[in-house]
Amino acid sequence: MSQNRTYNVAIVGATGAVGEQLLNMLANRNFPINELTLLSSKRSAGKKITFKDKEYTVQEAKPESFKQIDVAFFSAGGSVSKALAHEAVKHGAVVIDNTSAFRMDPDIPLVVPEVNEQALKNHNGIIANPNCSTIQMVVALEPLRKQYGLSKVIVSTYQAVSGAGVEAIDEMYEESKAILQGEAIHPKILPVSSDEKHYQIAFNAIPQIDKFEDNGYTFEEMKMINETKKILSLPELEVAATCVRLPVETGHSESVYVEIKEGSPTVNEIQQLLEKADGIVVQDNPKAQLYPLPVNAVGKNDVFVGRIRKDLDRENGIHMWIVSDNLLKGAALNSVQIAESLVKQELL
Ligand code: NAP
Ligand code: 3JM
Repeated sequence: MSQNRTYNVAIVGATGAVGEQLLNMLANRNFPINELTLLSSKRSAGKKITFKDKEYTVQEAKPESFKQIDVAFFSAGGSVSKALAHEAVKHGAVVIDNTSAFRMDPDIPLVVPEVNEQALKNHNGIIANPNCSTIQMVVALEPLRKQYGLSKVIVSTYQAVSGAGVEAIDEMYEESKAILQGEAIHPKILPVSSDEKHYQIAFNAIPQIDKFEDNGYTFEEMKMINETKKILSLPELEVAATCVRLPVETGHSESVYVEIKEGSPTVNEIQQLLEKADGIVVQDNPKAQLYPLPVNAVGKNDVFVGRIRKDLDRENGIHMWIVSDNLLKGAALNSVQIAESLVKQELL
């Protein structure tokens, strides 16, 4: 960190799955905090949370919660961000928003520091953190874009339940227990915790994350498609996505097919290129059965890449398997890296 200044930090959604990891990341990475304000809905107001051996009382998030706040991390859903982020900016805070509320706004930078840190320079008070599935994919795509150019990406995801919040994690365990004991189950959170139909996640795979759009894609799939083009500054990139929820607690996996524009690198050259990129660990040795697994990615900061293969029909086609902790690089870590970059660039 370039300065000795400390910052008043607020977390909106501090009691959630992402909020918990934001606190871990701020502590582990020693972000220079002066005062810490923990915010939630009315439901959790009064709850006690310990951060670095000090106990904090969670407060209900309100427009006036942001007086004297320098940086506010939002992870309480899009509607809360829409209601409160501008209020926070009015009070002088810089907002790092983990929801989809502002990501595609052309005036709001959408940032993965390893890829487009320079976009932070143009911020107007709000910075958007991309969707978890987008982040791990663009970290792996960026070295290929730089070296060879990209023309097409087709991704299928295998996403963990923790991406849908603490209630979804509980639902997976409760259903699993009930099924093993021969009892009835009553799904009420997944695939979408609204008044739509709900399906069993235990021992299942659900090809729906977030609501359907009129074009037949889900909103999660459209997030991956649109956010990838914005972050990589490649509006013409062809992207297709299929997003699937699996009964994995944490760690999103992705099967990604990429077509590069120029060159015909060997698998070995691709491995070397990815190995030297920031934030990537290559785990790729079929003979030793070495490949990324979500259980091994939990609690780690890196994006793991393996199963790198050349397409059998297209010279410019590459297949790979990308895994990362969806709550860390996919959410909390990326947000804290954005804050660190703002400090480093004296933009906070
Ligand atoms: P979660 O475990 O369900 O937690 C939701 C959090 O939001 C809780 O702290 C909850 O407080 C708070 N909250 C709910 N309604 C609120 C309100 N009206 N005012 C203030 N706080 C409110 O969900 P999560 O997994 O942490 O995700 C939270 C949000 O982060 C998601 O909705 C999503 O927008 C975003 N997210 C982003 C990524 C990413 O890819 N970057 C990944 C996951 C999530 P209570 O304890 O009071 O209910
Ligand atoms: C991940 O607004 C909401 O109800 C939250 C939905 C949600 C999102 C989102 O759209 O912000 C749940 C989980 C995300 C995300 O990161 O895109």
